Amino acid sequence: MTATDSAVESDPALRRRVDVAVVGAGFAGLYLLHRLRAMGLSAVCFEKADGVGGTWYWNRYPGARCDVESLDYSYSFDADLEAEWEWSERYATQPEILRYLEHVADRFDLRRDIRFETTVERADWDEASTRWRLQTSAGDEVAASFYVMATGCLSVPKDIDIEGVGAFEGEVYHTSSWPHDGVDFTGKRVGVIGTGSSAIQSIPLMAAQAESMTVFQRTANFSVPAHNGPHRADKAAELAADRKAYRDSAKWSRSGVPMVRSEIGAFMVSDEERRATYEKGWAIGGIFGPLNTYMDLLTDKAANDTLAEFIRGKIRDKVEDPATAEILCPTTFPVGTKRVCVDTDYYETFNRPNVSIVDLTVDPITSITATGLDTARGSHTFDAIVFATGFDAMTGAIVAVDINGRDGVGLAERWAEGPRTYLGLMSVDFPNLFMITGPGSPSVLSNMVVSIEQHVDWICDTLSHLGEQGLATIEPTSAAQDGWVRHANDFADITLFPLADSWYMGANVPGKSRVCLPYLGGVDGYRQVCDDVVARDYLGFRIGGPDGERVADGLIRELMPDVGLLLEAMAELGLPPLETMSPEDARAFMAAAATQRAPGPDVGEVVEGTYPGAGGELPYRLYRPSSPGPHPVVAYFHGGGWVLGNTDSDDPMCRDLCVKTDALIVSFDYRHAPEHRFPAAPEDAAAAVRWLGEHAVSLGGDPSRLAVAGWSAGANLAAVTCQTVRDEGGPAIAGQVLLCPVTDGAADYASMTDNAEGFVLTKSLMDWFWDHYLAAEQRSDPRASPLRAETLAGLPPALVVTAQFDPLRDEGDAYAAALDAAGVKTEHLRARGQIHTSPMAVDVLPTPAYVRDEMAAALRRFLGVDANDGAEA
Ligand code: NA7
Repeated sequence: MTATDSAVESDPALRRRVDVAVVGAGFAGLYLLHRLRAMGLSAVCFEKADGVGGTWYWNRYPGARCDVESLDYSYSFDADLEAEWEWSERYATQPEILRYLEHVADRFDLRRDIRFETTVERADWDEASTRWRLQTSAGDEVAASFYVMATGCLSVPKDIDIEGVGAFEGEVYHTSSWPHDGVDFTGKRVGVIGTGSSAIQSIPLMAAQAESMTVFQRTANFSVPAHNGPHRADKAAELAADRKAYRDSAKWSRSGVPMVRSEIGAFMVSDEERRATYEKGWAIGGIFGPLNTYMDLLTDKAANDTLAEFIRGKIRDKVEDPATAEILCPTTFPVGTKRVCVDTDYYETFNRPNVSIVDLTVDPITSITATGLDTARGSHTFDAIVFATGFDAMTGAIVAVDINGRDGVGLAERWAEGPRTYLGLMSVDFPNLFMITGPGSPSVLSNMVVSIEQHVDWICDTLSHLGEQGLATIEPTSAAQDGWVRHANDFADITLFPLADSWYMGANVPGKSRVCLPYLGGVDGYRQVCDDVVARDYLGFRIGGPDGERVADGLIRELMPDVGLLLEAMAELGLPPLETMSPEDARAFMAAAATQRAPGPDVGEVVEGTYPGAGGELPYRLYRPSSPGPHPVVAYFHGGGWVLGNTDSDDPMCRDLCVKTDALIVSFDYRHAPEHRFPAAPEDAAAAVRWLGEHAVSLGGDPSRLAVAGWSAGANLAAVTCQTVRDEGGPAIAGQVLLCPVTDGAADYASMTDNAEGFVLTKSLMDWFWDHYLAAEQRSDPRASPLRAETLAGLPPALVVTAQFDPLRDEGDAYAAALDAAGVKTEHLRARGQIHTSPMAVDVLPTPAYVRDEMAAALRRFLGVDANDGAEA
């Protein structure tokens, strides 16, 4: 017995001791109990209801079904269980799902560890004993080494925020706590408040019984037909053919349901083809049918609008009265950013003579009355009112328990500004407290059963690890948690989800913080994160035991999500490294890749021309804004390591800068290595800028307002050119914008090692560039490494952009610091989570778009574009 054990046992309040206390006996709690028992751990589960089932115990309203197909919405942990259970239809009803969970509880003899009709009212972390002390509604006090909230995401109904609630003297029902014996609405006048999933499932059945039904709708919802019936033959066959492979593919899918994901955007096909695809999706039905048609439906509003309009068309087709159809057409949020409902005859129900709808946006409820309810435009009398008003989702059930962690800090108070978790599993200062499908995990945006099994497995494996190592406590670090919250928000921000006032965003509960509660990185991406955390020795956790604490601090995902996804997609293509090719082949490869990219915005005019380089005529490409000139001018130098690239290679970037700066962008080509080694390129660049100074007027530009810009090796040339013209008498340069510049090839920087591989520009590619460009001893020449210049004083004002995951990051940072130290007005943008190439991905990646905005803003400042606008005005 350990000292801690004896402390516990001498404290009468902690007489009952278990390894793990669990709250909730739904899908999560049942599987957890099963696993804990198999591990030989003692466990007790507290359940408010008098039976198992969780959400499927409570939500007994007519028509209640799961919106994920039953073949998928099933446990996978036990092959025999899978083999012996047959779902009777494609989307199982609540009674059938409840029977399934009761069967699971019996089959694995789980009830003996469940205390029914008991809630945990308070939980306090006891630092001395490293245990949670729980107080239950039954008066029990229990000490548990680990405490798991298996409380479900939609288990606490939200308070009904309607005046006079409680005044109604007729029958009142809530979909989330429906009478077990059912309700007969025959001959009754029924009012239904809410048009979420619960209402949409129950309205057709209630309306078929009721004498009359009035539906009060605040926000119209998108609903897709279930086409319920027998299982889909293809799905059933796939599952039967290889159960394990099917389940594995669910585990590594985006939503926890095996499916082939679309890899094309909605606008990559014709309007006719898109419509035909939506029709096919509609015929499949369910959440995924229409939504899994194009990859950009949840990230591109215009793409989303095409599907939204398609569904509105279906609603108009189904609903006979055009005015009613318009009320039922959702218009205020992108489709899919609120849970898409899955219905049977919902819209058709509004063709019944006994059903009407009130649009609360024009005729709001003013109060519930003794006889019904009043709206701004009239009074409604009912025998029964059904509230289908939703839940305090994801956090409600967790903060409902008075949970106090280290030093008595309250979880509800800690989460007042929105939940903060690491991986949706744990929270800082709440050691040994786990949440299953907590906020910050895929949870409600996935097949819950798959996500539940993954969380339970992860928690149990972690408990085994702690047990084997004799360790007692686990808790995330603040840095890891902050990083995860930031990463989850980064994901949300590249999607359309924040545009909806949904319960995903906490927006349905007045006063609740607006935070995207589920993690949008997908079941597959998230599972990989959790696996990586373990593989990296529980990265982001502090783990305590008798020999003290071991902290593996760090962030598990720092790349911007869109950049990460792009890298994954590129890795799948298995492209050969450029440095394994000859320069000619590498150039051809780059040219071929350029034909596949988004073209960038239209500009007023594009003109091709030549200029006298230091060794002969060279091409340039001029981008003219559509506004009247003369315009300020920017000499732009493309990237490509002095070996690759031409006026084509940075074309989308130049277009974007032209549109955003309202300046002439002149993209100058220069001679490339190895045919023309150093110093050919900087000599050409200097010649280009001088030529531009002399010829700006004939190009339609203003030579008194001239700036330089470039990317990578082009930024190197821009920086070098600023030094050259400073030393050689002009022309005057108003500013320099250096995107991920090469500034010093003669030193070892940490970023060259830290970011050596995996982020497109690699250390070996950079070495290949350098070696083609010049001899090793020339690397410290300031015309190759501008950081090595004798002085940086007197250079034009600068914006230096460096990317976190760029091998060149540190030399760029060093150049920004050195410019600043030399008295040059310098702005330095450190692009978090970006790579060397990502800001160049115009119209492809959303997160680096701000980098180009900042570059353009800097150029506008340098060139006085806005001041000039003001003067004209
Ligand atoms: P939801 O989807 O949150 O729906 C609740 C509905 O109730 C929704 O239409 C709300 O309108 C409406 N509501 C809520 N409060 C009011 C008030 N005060 N006045 C009028 N209307 C109100 O909950 P469900 O139970 O239907 O479904 C939850 C999930 O369960 C579902 O997504 C599936 O995953 C299963 P609002 O949209 O807020 O304007």
